Amino acid sequence: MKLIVTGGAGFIGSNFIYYMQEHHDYDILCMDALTYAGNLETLKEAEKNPRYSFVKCDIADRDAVYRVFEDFRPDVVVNFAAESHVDRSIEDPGIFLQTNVIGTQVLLDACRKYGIKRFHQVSTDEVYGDLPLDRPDLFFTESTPIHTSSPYSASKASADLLVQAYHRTYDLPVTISRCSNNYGPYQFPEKLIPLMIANCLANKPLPVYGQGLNVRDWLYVEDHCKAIDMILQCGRDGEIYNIGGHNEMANIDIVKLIVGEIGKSEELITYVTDRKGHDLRYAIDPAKIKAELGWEPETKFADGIKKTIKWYLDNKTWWERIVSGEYCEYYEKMYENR
Ligand code: NAD
Ligand code: TDX
Repeated sequence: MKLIVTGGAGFIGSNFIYYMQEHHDYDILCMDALTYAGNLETLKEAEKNPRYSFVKCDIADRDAVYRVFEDFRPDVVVNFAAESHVDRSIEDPGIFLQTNVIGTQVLLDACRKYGIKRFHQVSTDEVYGDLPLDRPDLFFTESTPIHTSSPYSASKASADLLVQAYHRTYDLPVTISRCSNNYGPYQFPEKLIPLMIANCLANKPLPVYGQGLNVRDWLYVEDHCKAIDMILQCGRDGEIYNIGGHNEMANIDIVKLIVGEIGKSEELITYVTDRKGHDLRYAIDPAKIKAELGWEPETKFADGIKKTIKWYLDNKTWWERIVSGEYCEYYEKMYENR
């Protein structure tokens, strides 16, 4: 089996490469443009496997993508490559359309041209918009209408529609998964959990948007990887699978938990101006993937968050290098005067 993992130098893609190396004997090619979010340091253990290779390639560069497909001839393509940070999409939407929409289209065209057994699109629960805070009985199912809020979620939803169109029109074998918020090792410190861990360790203010009451549904990254693997093995062509573990938490509770685990003072918590268009609550109904594929999350949040904090403590060099240079400029721009 020959597998292309796009965006494999990012957070979930790299965890997926490690997961697949552990559970299968595939030829894996990581295709990544190495944007600010991609880091080859993350893959140094994966490189030791002789069946692993890497190519630096922008998924929106048609000629380059076709060359990779021509040489490697993949059976399966899993598309993680994306601009993934909502706040950045609010500042500058253009690159989100270029990578998330055009890039996906180029990959779909390459799959048609060279023939594949499966194209899997890694999507997000954000395509469904948000749920009200006062209706805990409501959840996103696969038939919840698309209703996007941010340029990021609009670009991901557009990509999903293209994937479905290529299935319907050209009979391309595709699947789509829509997962809730992930946490775990190798997550870029612009996202809530690693940002709070890094700031806590540096005794820096912990910027909580609004009142911190927005709710996210957290899943340990390895459980997401396992779900995608199960979809590749047994998922039905043309289907969408929601992935989530019924683990909803308000942002402020996550931040307080991290402060407590690290042993710092809650005085570090600083309430800042809210995100524009901030989605209130995400909550996945995972009944379909559970019933059809038997998937269930294995890591409880209480254990996963401890493992994650320990990972950031044990791997300071990985993230300390990142939270310098370009990241400092980003941080100043995003958080000063807020
Ligand atoms: P990430 O930002 O950590 O990694 C993205 C990777 O894609 C990076 O390695 C980057 O270099 C690469 N990339 C960006 N533009 C590219 C391009 N034009 N060509 C090739 N490579 C490019 O993101 P992540 O958090 O690992 O998310 C991976 C995927 O999962 C995304 O599609 C995201 O929408 C989706 N997702 C993420 C979450 C989450 O909580 N992080 C939840 C649900 C879905
Ligand atoms: O500094 C912060 N302070 C804060 O209060 C940051 C970075 C975030 N937040 C809040 C905003 C959200 O309510 O925390 C929550 C989580 O924020 P992010 O980590 O930016 O994630 P989110 O916007 O929920 O999107 C994530 O989940 C779905 C991923 O980044 C997406 O790629 C994925 O599709």
